[in-house]
Amino acid sequence: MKKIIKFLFIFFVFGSFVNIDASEKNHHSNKYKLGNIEIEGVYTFITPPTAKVAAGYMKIENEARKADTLLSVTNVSFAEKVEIHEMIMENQVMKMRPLLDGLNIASDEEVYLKPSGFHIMFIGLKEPIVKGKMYKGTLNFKNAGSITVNFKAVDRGYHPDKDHHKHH
Ligand SMILES: [Cu+2]
Repeated sequence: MKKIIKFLFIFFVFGSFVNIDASEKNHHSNKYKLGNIEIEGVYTFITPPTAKVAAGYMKIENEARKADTLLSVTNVSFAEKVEIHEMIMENQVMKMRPLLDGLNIASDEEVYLKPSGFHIMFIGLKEPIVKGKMYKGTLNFKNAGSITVNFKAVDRGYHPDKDHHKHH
């Protein structure tokens, strides 16, 4: 009897590890590679029906020997206009400002687009951002070229922490 309980216990623990692993794989499936550029954890927050703007976030890693620049995000059907924004302090107030020359990603560096930092600004939403839905956009890099990614709609407060601290 004791042996059976022990077996069940091991099975239970092992079983939950398998589950964790599976959800991590799902999480990592929202990952893209374009030459030496790696993009992962692409998401946007859900919005109330009346919202006019939304922001997109991701991690961009540049494994190339030279810097690259995210010049624009195009091909977005759910917003009228898309800009790349940075956050700056002005008179002790956080403000966002468009990066007119794009977002620089130095060689061998990771840049995080995240709340209170760099972000993709979707202006003039044509539809609300709904949980679980994917929202398409094409990222255009100066050197690496273009790639279409899916912004996954998640609840406010979501943090892609697993992506942020993992190196592979
Ligand atoms: Cu903004």
